[in-house]
Amino acid sequence: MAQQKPFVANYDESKVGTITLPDPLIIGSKKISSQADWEKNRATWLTLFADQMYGQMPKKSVKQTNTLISQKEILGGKAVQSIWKMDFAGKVQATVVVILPKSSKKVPIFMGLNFCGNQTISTDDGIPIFDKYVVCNNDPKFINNISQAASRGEWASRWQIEKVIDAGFGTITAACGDFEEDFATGYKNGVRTKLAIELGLKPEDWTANGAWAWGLSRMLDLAQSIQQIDGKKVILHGHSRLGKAALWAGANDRRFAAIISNESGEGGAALSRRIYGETIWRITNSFPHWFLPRYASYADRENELPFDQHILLSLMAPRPVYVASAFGDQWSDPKGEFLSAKEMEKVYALYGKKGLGNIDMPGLNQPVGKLIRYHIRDGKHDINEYDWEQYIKFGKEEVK
Ligand code: GTR
Repeated sequence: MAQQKPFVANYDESKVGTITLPDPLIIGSKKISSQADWEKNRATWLTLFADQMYGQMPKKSVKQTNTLISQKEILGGKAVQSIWKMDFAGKVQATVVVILPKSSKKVPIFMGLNFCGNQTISTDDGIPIFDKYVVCNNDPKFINNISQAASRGEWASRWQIEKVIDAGFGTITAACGDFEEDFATGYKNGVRTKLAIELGLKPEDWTANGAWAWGLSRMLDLAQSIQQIDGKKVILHGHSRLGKAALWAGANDRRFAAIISNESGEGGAALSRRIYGETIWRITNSFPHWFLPRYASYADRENELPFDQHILLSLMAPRPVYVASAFGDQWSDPKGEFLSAKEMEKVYALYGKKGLGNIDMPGLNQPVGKLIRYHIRDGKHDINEYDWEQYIKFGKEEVK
């Protein structure tokens, strides 16, 4: 039950104090000293995150049928847009938009969920308008949390489709609400309830983050079945709450070639032990469905968490990871995101790979790192053209 107490976010660095982070290389009483050791034991961390925070992921699979609904050329013939329907056991359907550059070769792609329906990524009228609950509520585009025709292209700037296509990548997306609508009881209409028998989990065994991460993996199944996509080069990205889900998906499903966290903040890339901006108390009270109730119990005793988010990031090893913040998004604790990314290098070193190194937080719009990258840009909480320019560069350089 939501507690009632006023919440005032801390934005004073001097009040954060010194935090001591768990060592990713100490698992139980074991000290990890080799790649083989890490590979053998990383599941212990994953299990801790599942038990304490994000909930279980299904071990069983469900019958998935992918049907191509429509296909057309877009962007003056530079790309082909396909609408796919994924059906799960005849009980849940999700609509997926796949946009690929015209190419005789297999292409790498960016994959991410969207908040408010596929129609928000572009003004193209071939994209069906999402008809379930969306968090957007900006009349007349979204009336009572339902997308209207006027919402076409509303978030196009967050997808930068033409730029992505011109760089030789494809893009694939679905609305998170096709897997679970984003409100406290949204699970009743989503995969956690409708596929409970098939997936062998009760709704309370997992969370909205789990449902979205599961959806991303099913989209990856679809992507890997499409001949023109290079299924080994699927770059997962997510903004904000969907960045949290992307990280959870990337940790669980190692088929994702690289992972981008765009301002995922608390419960995503940011360190929970840092009391700065959003906290465990705030997030679990505002969004009880995103995490297990057990995670809420760590509010005000963050130091007792057996992990912190740098370990979630470390579970991506040895794959490329990009963590991005925005200066205008202090709520997400940019410094906490940076420090978390910096702490990944111990695990990457086991693979002979470099991390961010011994650096301070960079200035605005100055990406640092290579395989592990970080930037903080100016501007507000968003994913914009600048972010995409960096992600495209990162994809070209690191996903080979
Ligand atoms: C906020 C939430 C953040 C972040 C954000 C978003 O309200 O506190 O953790 O997820 O929403 O998704 O835009």
